[in-house]
Amino acid sequence: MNVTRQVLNSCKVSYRSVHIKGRGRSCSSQQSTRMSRHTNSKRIEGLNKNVWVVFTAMTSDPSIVNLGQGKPDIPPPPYVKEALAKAASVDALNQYTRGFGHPLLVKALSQVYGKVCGRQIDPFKEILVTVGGYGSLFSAIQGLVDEGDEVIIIEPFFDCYVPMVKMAGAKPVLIPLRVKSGKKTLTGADWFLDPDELSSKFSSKTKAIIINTPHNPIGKVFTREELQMISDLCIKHDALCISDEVYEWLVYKGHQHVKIATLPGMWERTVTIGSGGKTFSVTGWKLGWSVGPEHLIKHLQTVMQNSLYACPTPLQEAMAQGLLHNFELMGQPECYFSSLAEELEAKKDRLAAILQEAGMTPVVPEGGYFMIVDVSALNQDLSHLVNDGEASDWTFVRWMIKEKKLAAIPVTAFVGDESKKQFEKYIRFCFIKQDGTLNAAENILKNWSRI
Ligand code: IK2
Repeated sequence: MNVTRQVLNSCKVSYRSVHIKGRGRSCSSQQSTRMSRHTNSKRIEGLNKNVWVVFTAMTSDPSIVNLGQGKPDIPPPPYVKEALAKAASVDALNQYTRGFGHPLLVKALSQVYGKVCGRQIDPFKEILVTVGGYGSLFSAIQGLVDEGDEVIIIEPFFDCYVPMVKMAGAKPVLIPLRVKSGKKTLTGADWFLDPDELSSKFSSKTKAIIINTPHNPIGKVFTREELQMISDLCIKHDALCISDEVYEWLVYKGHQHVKIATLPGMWERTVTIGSGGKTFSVTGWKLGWSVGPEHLIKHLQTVMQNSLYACPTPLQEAMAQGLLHNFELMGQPECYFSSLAEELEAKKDRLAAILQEAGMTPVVPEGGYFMIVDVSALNQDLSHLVNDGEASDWTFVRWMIKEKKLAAIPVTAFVGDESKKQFEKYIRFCFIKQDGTLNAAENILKNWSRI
């Protein structure tokens, strides 16, 4: 019996008893009291729409060529899979491990990040292992952001930032990346933060800014100068920085990933977030981490111990093996941290060429594994399909999946209402795909008007 029916049935009984005994609350008020027990908590009000839920359901048909979600279909490095199988064969590694991170993994992370950041990182006090980068974002926001605080978020943003900030009772303050106008071809570098506009977003209520570099979905890699400008504002306003760097290793020729935590005065106010799923192309492992000073990480650890407590032990053991293996190889061509970006460089160029050939205008990324593309030149008239209030990129992508069997993600899923008009001509493709998948996409795009 469904919940509504149960409530209505119990209400019938109460209604009779009200009449017989002539006392008690009326049926409708009793019913609404009971129904109200079944409503959502205020903190999740209005947060039920999720782009991944919608598009995962729409792309379950295997005949669809899926360049939507950031899900590699290239094989992960064999040694991480072997390490996982080996870990699962050890009895002790099938039991709980240390809640804030399996000792071998936090030690491996402290070695890798110690080298990258040029400082000693305490594996037990300055690192937290979480369920994916998502878990780190959640722990950081829950652990550091309060009701009434403001958190600055750059548009487009990875979609969960806004709901997570709202769940913490704080206010997201959005600022869009602006694009240089009048250019024929665009790259990630053509998208920028206006320094005055950014400065105007900081106030006495600003608790933190969330940044993402390399950027999903634009593929921008923030330069040292841009990060310095953000740092200066953080220091001036005593704000924290949550730096989402899940694509930290995926940087293309001519670009360099700079960690904002390494800029002067920033270590003590920054939580840097990484993802094992993105690092080793094993997104299904859902392991991530936060790295930062003890006085911040301890609050994230409090969230972890009172929510999920620990991450799966065999996965952490295997992730540690993968990191240690590559730590030894750092600086050499076979190190996965750099070889994956080399492999993807060619896929990026190929996808840009395919999209251009099909009459679309891609924004060539400097990092990450996504490419946004302006589809307006296709002049696809979908006015008959537009749902009330739906941005046109959502209509376009729904139509493309259904009619062309090609999946992408609408870019307005990553912006607030006020910026929808600026971004609705773009859709996002993912290119961490086997050549066979890219061939299939090319085939669809080449035959666009015939299919
Ligand atoms: N932060 C960013 C910027 C991410 O892109 C992701 C993963 N997103 O992948 C889905 C997509 O955009 O298609 C995360 C955080 C979360 O990382 P994890 O998968 O480790 O939880």
